[in-house]
Amino acid sequence: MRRSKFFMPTLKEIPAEAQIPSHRLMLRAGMVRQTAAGIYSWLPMGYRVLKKIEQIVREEMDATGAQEILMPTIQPAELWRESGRYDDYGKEMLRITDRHGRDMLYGPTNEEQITDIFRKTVRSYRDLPKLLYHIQWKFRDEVRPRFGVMRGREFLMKDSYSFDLDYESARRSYNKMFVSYLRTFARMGLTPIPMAADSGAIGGDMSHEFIILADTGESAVYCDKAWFNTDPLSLDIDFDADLQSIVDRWTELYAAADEKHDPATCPVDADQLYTGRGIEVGHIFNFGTKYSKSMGATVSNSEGQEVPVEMGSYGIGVSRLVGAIIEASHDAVGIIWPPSVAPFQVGLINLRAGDAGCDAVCQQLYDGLAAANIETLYDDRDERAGVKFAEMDLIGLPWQIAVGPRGVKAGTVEIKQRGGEREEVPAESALARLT
Ligand code: 5CA
Repeated sequence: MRRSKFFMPTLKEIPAEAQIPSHRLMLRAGMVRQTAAGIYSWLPMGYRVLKKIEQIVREEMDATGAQEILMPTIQPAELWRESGRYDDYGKEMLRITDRHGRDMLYGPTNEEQITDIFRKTVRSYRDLPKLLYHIQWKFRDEVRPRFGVMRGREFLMKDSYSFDLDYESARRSYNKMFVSYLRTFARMGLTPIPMAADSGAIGGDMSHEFIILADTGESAVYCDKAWFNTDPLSLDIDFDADLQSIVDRWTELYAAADEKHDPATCPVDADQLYTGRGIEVGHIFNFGTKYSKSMGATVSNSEGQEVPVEMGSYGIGVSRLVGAIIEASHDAVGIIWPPSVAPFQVGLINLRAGDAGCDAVCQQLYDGLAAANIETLYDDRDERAGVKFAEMDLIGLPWQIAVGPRGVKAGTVEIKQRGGEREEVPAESALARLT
């Protein structure tokens, strides 16, 4: 993509309304624009990252055997009256009336809707277990939307739902999601910490919050420093096997939120205890038969009796992750994208656009990068070098290649990893350095 054609409305000023780095950087880098309080439009730079995150989530869900569906954003109120949550949900639910006077709502989550699909389609224990997911926009009329996409009113969530015949099978489904979450967040360059959680409005008896550490997180977290040495990607995982031993390993280390942490009983020594803040990027729940009982979602078991199905739901804040990753990975001058979610891998900087030599070397590199399938943003504009370098640091692409007249004469270009040192290399070996 040529920068001269790319729609990336950057801001020089630091937006006054933005209180935390990710919000400031997302606005400055032209990733999003606010449409209304807590409601954002995603511009190309932001949307590219959102799609990368979504794709990692999708691949890791598919790896567990979960199947992707797509349910609507607008739901009929009747379903929520059946579960009893229509009144419970209160003002956070955006309620709508259609032209026939029917009560509708913009879904804040989808337990009722999926339970309705299930009860109309699945009859027998032979069809279990089932794991379904979708990636869809949600709306929660938060009292205080803030921190940009981190606490929005409209936000993108991956929510999956499991259906099992009994508790033992439900535990296995829960563990699949647990382990897939470890992998999902690790692939985004994050260190996920699962913490036992209360299940709140969702209800249920088995629940974990997945948090990542960041100074601007909404909740205080106390955890064993050994968490920093965990690497879920080193695990060899068979999703058909019982994953309990991995779940046990990842829940053994101490981690607790403010409400649950008591210095008097904390098992971790003071010098081994990390005290910081965390951002919740995912939340998983097993809630047994809460919805299946109230909504009549039953299957016949092997004895021919109708039994309510055991369920769980599992959420990931896909749009929140864009902000959360920036909170976890930035410096004083801008974003530092982990390569797996970077909007482009390389920023190619032409330090003297219009100079025949620079243009030719840039074009050759640009073509070579395209041929190697390396997404590149080519800054071909007639701008000062300082402006171009500053913008590249702001948008945080993993690699920068700078081509200037002096180097062109000497047959070299400058290459730099975001956050690292510049290095001069022969122009023809630049590509090899990246691949
Ligand atoms: N039904 C369950 C699981 S599918 C559920 O809704 N869980 S949740 O409320 O915990 O939300 C799942 C994830 O969505 C959260 O972990 C968080 O990462 C994200 N999320 C929740 N509220 C917001 C919000 N206002 N803005 C951005 N992301 C949010």
